Amino acid sequence: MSVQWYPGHMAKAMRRIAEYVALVDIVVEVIDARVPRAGRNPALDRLTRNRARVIVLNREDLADGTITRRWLERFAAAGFEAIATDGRAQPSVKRVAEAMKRVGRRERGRARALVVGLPNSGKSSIINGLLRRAAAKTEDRAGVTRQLQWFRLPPDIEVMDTPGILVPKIADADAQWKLALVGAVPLTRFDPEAIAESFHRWVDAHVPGAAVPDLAAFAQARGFARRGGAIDLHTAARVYLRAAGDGLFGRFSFEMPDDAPTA
Ligand SMILES: Nc1nc2c(ncn2[C@@H]2O[C@H](COP(=O)(O)OP(=O)(O)OP(=O)(O)O)[C@@H](O)[C@H]2O)c(=O)[nH]1
Ligand SMILES: [Mg+2]
Repeated sequence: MSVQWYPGHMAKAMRRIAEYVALVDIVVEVIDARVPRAGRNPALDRLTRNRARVIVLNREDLADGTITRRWLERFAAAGFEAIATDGRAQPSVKRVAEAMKRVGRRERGRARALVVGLPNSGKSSIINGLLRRAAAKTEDRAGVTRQLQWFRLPPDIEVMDTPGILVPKIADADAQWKLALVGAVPLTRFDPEAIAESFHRWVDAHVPGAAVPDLAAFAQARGFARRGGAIDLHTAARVYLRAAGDGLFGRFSFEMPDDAPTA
């Protein structure tokens, strides 16, 4: 199984981000809180290293709260302004503006911020939350934003939405299934049965006592029977992954801060 996705618009967006990074004061990196390691793009990290940065662990509602807190401590210890958010909730997103103010240089008039991250991590949702209107297009699939676009956040901040960017090659097999599960890679780019299996194997090994059915049991219970009695595992796997990604089986953080060094 191989999960890869690096369409032309990503390469282009990467080049445009490289041009804009010199023009902004702040970079807001939006990361899915369930995968604070696999959910980062090292190339974006390198590119934005010299800018004031806010790390946003988004989708905190789907991650394990205790583990998210440890990640926040980890990022703070590495010198980042780090917060956890639910990108769909106004009061939560407001804290991104507060964090930007804390890191931004105040002596300049208008502050400009670039919002970057992997596909589907919630960048456009956060921008809409900041603006308090649905200005940027959002959707529950990877690759929605295709252009870089400025939005004005009164009184004195401008934010730029950018397309989500994956790494050209996801080398690590674990990172592949995790990124597929959190929706950073489109459904058409992977085998849902293999991803469902990897997810279940992970839960089995890491969360003793979790009541997560395996794919076969799920398909059976939900009645994914084909004519003739065989089970349609492929279709069931898509529904299973959607349920897992939406937190229906519980809140999971797939990476621990102590696994390996980060940041
Ligand atoms: N559960 C949950 N869903 C969220 C959260 N933030 C955003 N979403 C949902 O995630 C989906 C993707 O959000 P977007 O804002 O379009 O993501 P994006 O990073 O702009 O995606 P691209 O433009 O494709 O890179 C949408 O369906 C949002 O409603 C969150 O904190 N929790
Ligand atoms: Mg977007």
